[in-house]
Amino acid sequence: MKSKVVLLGDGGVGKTSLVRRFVVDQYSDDYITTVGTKVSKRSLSLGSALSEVEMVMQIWDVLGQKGYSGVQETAIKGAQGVLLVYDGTNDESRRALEEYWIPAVWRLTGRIPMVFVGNKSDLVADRVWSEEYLYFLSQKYTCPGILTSAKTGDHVEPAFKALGEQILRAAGHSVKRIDLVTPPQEPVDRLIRVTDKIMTDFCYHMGGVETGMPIVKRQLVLAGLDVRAPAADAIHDLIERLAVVERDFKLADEIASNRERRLAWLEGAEW
Ligand code: G3D
Ligand code: MG
Repeated sequence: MKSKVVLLGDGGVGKTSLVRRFVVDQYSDDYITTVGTKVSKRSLSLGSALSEVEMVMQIWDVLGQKGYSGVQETAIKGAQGVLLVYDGTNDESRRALEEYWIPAVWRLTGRIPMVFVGNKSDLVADRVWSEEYLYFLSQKYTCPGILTSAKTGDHVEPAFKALGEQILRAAGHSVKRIDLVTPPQEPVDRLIRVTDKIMTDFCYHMGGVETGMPIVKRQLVLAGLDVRAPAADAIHDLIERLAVVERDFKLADEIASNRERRLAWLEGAEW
């Protein structure tokens, strides 16, 4: 059985570290901001000894920076399960799950299986309170909640496994799409929205995230663009670089119109 799962949660809560721990059993302290999306794979066996199921999990790690809703939506769409990650030492990141991430998932794919993950348990001072809060969340949303540490590896495997089990149990049941009234989102930096728009636009014209995202990521780095605070001249450089890349794939007319459209967004045109 194959499944697509996605990790969601604010930037810095430990999503990338959890994936690295789960997939290659390593931890590194270097902070590498996830740019766009990264897809990894791992198989795990689920179920009981009597009826064992091998699940190949395709794991989508997406940048958690608010404002990259286009990039996040492509990762969320088609997911069968989601790990909702927060930092156990950061209440703000926990509130963001209920205020931002869960509504986003429900709006895009409906009520798919979820697991709450309170990460950085190695830093949590009051473990009892943290466990109680996770219990509250898991009762409220009827899904498991697990305290993990990507650093020590504690409970990382059980967290992914719990999600796999949920997906297995939900398989065959149709997912109800929910039209939610979502709270108004905080205004985000215009240049972040422009960067998000260019990234998703480029991927769309390349035929999808799988082809487009690795290219955009490389060009973002070459343009010196900081996804947390993109500068206008770096975005400009990115647009020119993408136009150069497109020469290998597209006709001159389309390249020119892509470039002009993206430059107009940068100049302030709405889409
Ligand atoms: P993100 O992908 O959700 O943005 P990252 O988060 O995986 O990039 O992690 C952000 C920071 O938190 C990194 O540290 C990382 O090492 C740290 N971190 C992740 N998981 C844990 C954990 O379980 N315990 C502790 N103590 N730290 C963790 P820096 O310091 O580089 O910002
Ligand atoms: Mg990350």
